[in-house]
Amino acid sequence: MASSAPFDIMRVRQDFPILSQRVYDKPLVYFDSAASAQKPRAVIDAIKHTYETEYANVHRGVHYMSQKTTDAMEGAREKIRSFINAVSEREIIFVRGATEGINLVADCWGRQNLKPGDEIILSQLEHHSNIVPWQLIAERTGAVIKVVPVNDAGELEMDGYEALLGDRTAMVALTHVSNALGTITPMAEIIRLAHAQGVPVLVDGCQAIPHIPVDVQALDADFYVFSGHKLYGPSGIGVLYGKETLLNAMPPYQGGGEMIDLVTFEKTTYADLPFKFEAGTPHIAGAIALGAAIDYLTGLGLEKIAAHEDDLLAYGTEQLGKINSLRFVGTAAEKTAILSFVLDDVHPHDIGTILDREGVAVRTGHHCAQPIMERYDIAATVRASIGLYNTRDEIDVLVKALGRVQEIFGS
Ligand code: 7TS
Repeated sequence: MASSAPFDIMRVRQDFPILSQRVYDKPLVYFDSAASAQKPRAVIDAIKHTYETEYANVHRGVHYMSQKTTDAMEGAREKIRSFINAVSEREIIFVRGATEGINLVADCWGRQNLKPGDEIILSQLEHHSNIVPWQLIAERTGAVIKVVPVNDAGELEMDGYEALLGDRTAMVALTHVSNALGTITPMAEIIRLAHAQGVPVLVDGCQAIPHIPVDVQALDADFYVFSGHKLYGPSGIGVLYGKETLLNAMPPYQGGGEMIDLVTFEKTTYADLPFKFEAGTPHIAGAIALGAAIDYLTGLGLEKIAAHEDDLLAYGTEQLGKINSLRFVGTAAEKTAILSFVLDDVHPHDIGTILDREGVAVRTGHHCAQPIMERYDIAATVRASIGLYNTRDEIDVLVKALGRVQEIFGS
């Protein structure tokens, strides 16, 4: 239940033990949540609680402890179902993260459905995780990749998208929010246009799910993937949502325990959803702690989190915008949580190193999204990514530290 309390940022920060650390004798200013978010005490406690009080293997023990652990894990699955408004828990597959979720769909759906000449639509905004799995299956099946272009602001060119959609399109796989630029793509419209041609859509929701409420039924997404660690949960756990009819029709991904119904050397039959896609012992504590992360976020209130982050994005855009030699990369009208930029003549890695010495953690590089760097003819950016625990004061620290960079480089 969302609380009616106001969003008290200084109180919220106390929920994150790591944020009280100092680095190089300066307060840690963490602007790298797009790479991985820090964990609230509730998530850390859930992991500890699991191993201390309710841990055994799941789904296979008749004994008390196994039953208790299974209940906790399946309880987490239900929390995730509710969080993204899926119809059924059978549509929630636990995977290692977004990367594994996309590989699973590319491989299992692709093996069964792709023919030579079929087209898979991606965009210039994609993270490598939503490019390479499709290239691998395209190589195996003779399918072809088509790419939606992006305008100077970092928005998808919707005319270009519509022009690519056609008889040969077999799959659309697009990001909901760009990790390198922060662009929010018009996903409901993207899906509506694809469905008008009978084409399914996979949404890479990694960067969307921590910042904007996601309703897979309202979007009518066919597949939606995200990673737990960007949603303030543990690493090594993530979610693949898929419509039940699509998941049912797909062959399994990996073989092993948990995913079978009956095994003989002549023939094996598979378990029902979601277990058909969950071979082997899962990340039990991770799944339970991801459920705790969702409880924590809904407790704070998703709207309040989004409003706080939008305020920081606006404030950061304004304050960084005052720096003469700074150029933003990605200025989409619809944007969330990411300030990506370059400074004239200073290499992003040098900027990152100087910021680090000021206690400010940012990511520099191509952000595993080389095609969008190529689109802007740059090798790298500095990316300050915003989490629910960041403050306006921290933006000021970032601006001051960038002043230090300018001093050193005389720009
Ligand atoms: N898709 C998007 C949009 C991402 O931002 C990332 C990770 C992934 C997929 C892959 O997620 P994983 O959890 O399976 O690795 N993005 C980043 C980033 O921006 N910096 O570090 C990881």
